[in-house]
Amino acid sequence: MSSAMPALQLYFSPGACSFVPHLLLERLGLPFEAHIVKLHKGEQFSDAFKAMNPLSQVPVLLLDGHPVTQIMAIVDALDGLAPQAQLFPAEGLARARAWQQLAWMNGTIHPQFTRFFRPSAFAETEAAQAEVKASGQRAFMKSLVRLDEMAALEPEEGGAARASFLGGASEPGPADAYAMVLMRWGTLMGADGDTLPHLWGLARRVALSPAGERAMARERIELSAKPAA
Ligand SMILES: N[C@@H](CCC(=O)N[C@@H](CS)C(=O)NCC(=O)O)C(=O)O
Repeated sequence: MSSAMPALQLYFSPGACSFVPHLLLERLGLPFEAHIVKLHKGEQFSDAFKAMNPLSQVPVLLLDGHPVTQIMAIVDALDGLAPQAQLFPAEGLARARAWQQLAWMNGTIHPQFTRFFRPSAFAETEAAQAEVKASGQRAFMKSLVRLDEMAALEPEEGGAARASFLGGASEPGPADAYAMVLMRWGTLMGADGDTLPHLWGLARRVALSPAGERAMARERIELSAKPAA
């Protein structure tokens, strides 16, 4: 590690999208302080948290005390801190496509789940919220089916477009960690290994990877085919 390496702190919430940078920090072996943010207790709305992220969302990565938010930006920062780990292909079409994959997960699939998870952020009345929730669920499940199809491809068929999906014996990359988060959220809607076998297999490999195990242990989460009671 270079002497210029900034002190790193990650603000995360168990099972949230912040698992993506959490796993990557573990994979890269970068020393960092982890801070839990209890979203269900509204800790993201505290003045102290909003000073780091006025949007009241995890993840937040502090680089020498300077907050970086948004998963895409945080992953880029981590890639810059440890280029030798090759979280992304170094250049060209392969790199663009790896970012394309992550952008789709972060910018399209994730907000579909947000409509299911927090419909009150999108509509006023109960009836309108129920509609937002149902349409978010439909869109999210459709995206998971697409992700399952992509996870079924051999690396050489689409690896460059996928920011890993675990070709060979490699450690999970950003898209793999995101896939695991999305699959886990899918279990809340009743998705499992029968409905999404390839995505489920990918999520299992992520969960069983050394970095995945460490991050999941810290978050105290599991990947279960059945939603928690
Ligand atoms: N586009 C943001 C999305 C972040 C986001 O949606 N975070 C969720 C957890 S997965 C959150 O903190 N939600 C706060 C809340 O629901 O109050 C990113 O890439 O960081």
